[in-house]
Parts: sequence; structure tokens; C-alpha cells
Amino acid sequence: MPEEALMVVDMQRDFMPGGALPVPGGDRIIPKCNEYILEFHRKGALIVATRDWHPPNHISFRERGGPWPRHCVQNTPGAEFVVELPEDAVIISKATEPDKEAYSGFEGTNLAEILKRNGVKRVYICGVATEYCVRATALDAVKHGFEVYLLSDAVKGIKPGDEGRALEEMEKAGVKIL
Ligand code: VGL
Ligand code: ZN
Repeated sequence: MPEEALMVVDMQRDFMPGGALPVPGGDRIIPKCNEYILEFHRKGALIVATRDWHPPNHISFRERGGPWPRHCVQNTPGAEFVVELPEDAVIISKATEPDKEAYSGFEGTNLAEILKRNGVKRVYICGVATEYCVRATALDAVKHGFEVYLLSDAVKGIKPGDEGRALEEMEKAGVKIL
């Protein structure tokens, strides 16, 4: 049983430059994420990819009074992964209900169950955006009792100040920043 999991957070077309809700420089971490996926997969770790998977009328969209432009709508090109995933990767779709926002991959999904069922003790996290879905996923992973490591050369935030504060907060919560 793999004791480790790599969690690749929301590496989707809409979060890349040119997408609906771009993370500046988000595309620059694609090669690094792909390397980690290969390396962790080779050593037998469980590969998990979370995706933002919104219905077209999601509450987080501006037309419903939310903070974001419409992004990562289910089954559209903007929601596609931009990283290369192995066939046995576990895909976790989140924020799939019209009236509920979910930044964390654990929120409203069976992610914790899947990790525990697979014997995972340590989770390594990369992806976007550092101060939103990466932050929320890492903090929830700590709460669920996992040892949590952030692969800091393979995450990207939307705003540098917010990203810095999120890193400090994660570290205080017990996330080890690598
Ligand atoms: C995200 C904003 C809106 C993220 C998702 O993946 O960090 N950010 N939806
Ligand atoms: Zn979203």
C-alpha cells in the first residue's frame, strides 16, 4: 500500500494564462508538476488530481453575485487538465453543486476516505492557486491527520501578498514547506 500521495490541485486550462481565471505564471509550473507526477508515480505513490468542476450556474460566478468570472464549467475545454496524468490517477471533482463553493479538495468529496482506504499517511501538494484551493486543501489535509508537505516550487498564487500570507498560515498549521 502506498503511504504517500501526490495531490495535484486544479491544474486546469482556465487557471492558466489565456484562461477565464488566469493565475499569473501558472503555466510555468506545468513541467514541474509533470515531473513530480512521474517521480511519485514511479515510486508507487497514489496520484490524485483535484479539479474545479462547476455547473454553469455556480454561486461563485459574478452573474450570481460571486467573486469570480465563470470558469472551469463541467465538460468544457476550460475545465480540462493541463498536466499529464497516469491512467490510475484518482480524479476528484469539487464545487459541483450550484449553491456551494468548495475550495478544498476534501469538501463535499470522498477524498479523505480514498486516501485512508489506500493507506496514505503523507500527502505532497502542488498546483494552483496557492491562497485558495491549495491553501484550503492543505489545511484540511492537516485536519484529517495527514502529514502534509507543500512542493513550493510547483505552486502558484494569484496575488503575491496573499500567497505569502497563505504560506505562513499553512506553515503555522503544521504544513511542511519544501
Ligand atoms: C480556485 C478561485 C475559484 C482555485 C477555484 O482553484 O484556487 N480559485 N475557484
Ligand atoms: Zn472555482
